[in-house]
Amino acid sequence: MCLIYPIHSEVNTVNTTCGQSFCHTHADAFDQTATEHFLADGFCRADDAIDADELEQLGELYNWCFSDAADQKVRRKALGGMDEAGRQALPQVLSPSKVLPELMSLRYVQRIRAIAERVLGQPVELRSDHMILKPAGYGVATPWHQDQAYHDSSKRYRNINFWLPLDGATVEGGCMQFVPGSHLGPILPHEYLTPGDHESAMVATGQDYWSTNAVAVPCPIGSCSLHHSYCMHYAGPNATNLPRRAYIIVLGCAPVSTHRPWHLPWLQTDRTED
Ligand SMILES: O=C(O)CCC(=O)C(=O)O
Repeated sequence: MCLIYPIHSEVNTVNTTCGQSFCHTHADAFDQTATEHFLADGFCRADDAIDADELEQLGELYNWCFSDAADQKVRRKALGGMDEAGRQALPQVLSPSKVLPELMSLRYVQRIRAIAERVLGQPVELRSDHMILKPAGYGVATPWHQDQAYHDSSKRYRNINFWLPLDGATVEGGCMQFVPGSHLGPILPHEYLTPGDHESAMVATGQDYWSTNAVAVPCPIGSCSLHHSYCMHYAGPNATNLPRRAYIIVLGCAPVSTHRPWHLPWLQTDRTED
């Protein structure tokens, strides 16, 4: 995985302190080699995906979404429940582009769309978008999960999540972590973080097991990580004194019906496209 690269490719690896490596490449140079690594690992990083002027514009829209002014205008979800001090430790805004359509006009969206179409080999559509804030100092971990665990079990999804941390993200600040190759296996058992609360995050069984096999993908400012919707992923707590602001856009092809739906008992009747 991710070890040998043809000399002509612009795909690079980052060797992490734990001896793991991951692939990254410039967003505008996402070539066949990068695609192959993404398909083998289930994740990678695209660098220089958003320009400074757009980051500033996005930052203003993002802050507005979490402000009192947007209270009655945007859809929110308490992904991490409340902490002991009564604070939302993982607030989320769902589908911000429905209220702020200008988000979809960013050049950033054109760039990631080109990557998604290259990887999936066909035109893609916006499947969903959301914003997850990990407040400075008390933002909790997003538990290990597969996005597919949230979805309709009778369909097979071909989605790619583009995860953009507006201020960059370090391991201490809650960057994304992935388990290489986990997208090639089945949907693992999940449950809700707060039992019975379908607003709370999905939690896969074996959290320690996934952490042991994790590769963290820190992002410099302007980079985004991307992952396959079956890839097991996690983001650590935010132990820094800066909020971790992430904007996630999910692009993909229409899901296809499966002859043998998975039985996902945790879903019952509630389901989202998150
Ligand atoms: O931002 C996070 O903490 C988690 C994001 C995530 O799970 C996703 O993009 O699928």
